[in-house]
Amino acid sequence: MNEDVPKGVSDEHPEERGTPIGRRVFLGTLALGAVGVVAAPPLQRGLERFLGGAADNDPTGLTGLLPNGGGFRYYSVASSVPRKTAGNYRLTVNGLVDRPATYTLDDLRALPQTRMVRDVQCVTGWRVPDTPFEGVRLSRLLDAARLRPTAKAIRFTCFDGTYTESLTLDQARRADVLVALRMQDKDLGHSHGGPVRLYVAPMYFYKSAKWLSGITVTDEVRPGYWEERGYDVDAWVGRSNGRDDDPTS
Ligand SMILES: Nc1nc2c(c(=O)[nH]1)N[C@H]1C(S)=C(S)[C@@H](COP(=O)(O)O)O[C@H]1N2
Ligand SMILES: [Mo]
Repeated sequence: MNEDVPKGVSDEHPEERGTPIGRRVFLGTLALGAVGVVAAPPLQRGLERFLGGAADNDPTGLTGLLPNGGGFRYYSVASSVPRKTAGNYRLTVNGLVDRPATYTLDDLRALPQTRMVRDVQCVTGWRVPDTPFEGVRLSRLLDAARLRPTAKAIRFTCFDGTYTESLTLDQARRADVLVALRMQDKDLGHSHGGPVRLYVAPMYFYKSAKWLSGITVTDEVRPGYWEERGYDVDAWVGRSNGRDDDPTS
């Protein structure tokens, strides 16, 4: 994993300022800079007034500053994200598989659902305790796809056209990794990555790709969007920064 100063950390993830989690403090200082410190609060207030929290047409890339309700922050590295419904949502599973598949939202709803209640933890420091997520175990979709012997990792793509994520095959097969359709006992709304997002319970929330549209089985880990910009690929809560409880205990 790349331990150097990250390439393109920018004001897209501006909350990192001052968060007391080791290397992140340095990243945050780099990321924010004088413009962020001076301009962010008034901009944030202006955006909140203007967007009323919806934020999907924000062309500034500052949407990470916006509250997303219930202690969440709204994150999108894409300035605008199309809305998908049961009518036009599709999830494709392809790559090193013998049975590629395309799922509609109804297809996913018809599969057995798993509900889990854990803390959501963003690497920048905010946490939302006891958040229910519900959906289809990723392992189920992988089993159905019949992975080839060369399969080693998964690459996730999103219909925002920009964000990507990755997991090793062992991580992806864990029982606490879901293709989530519901959060807080409601269908996933657009701002939280609906209708379908990845939910990787034991890892920092950046692993939980919103607006999930593609699951590609690969022969090696291809680092995701934030991972190319310096974040750990293995983002276990507590092991990446030594501060939180061990998720396995
Ligand atoms: N497609 C996409 N997924 C994403 C992100 C993003 O910018 N785009 N940000 C990640 C980060 S850093 C966090 S903390 C969570 C935020 O989820 P929320 O907007 O539901 O609070 O989404 C993660 N998944
Ligand atoms: Mo995050």
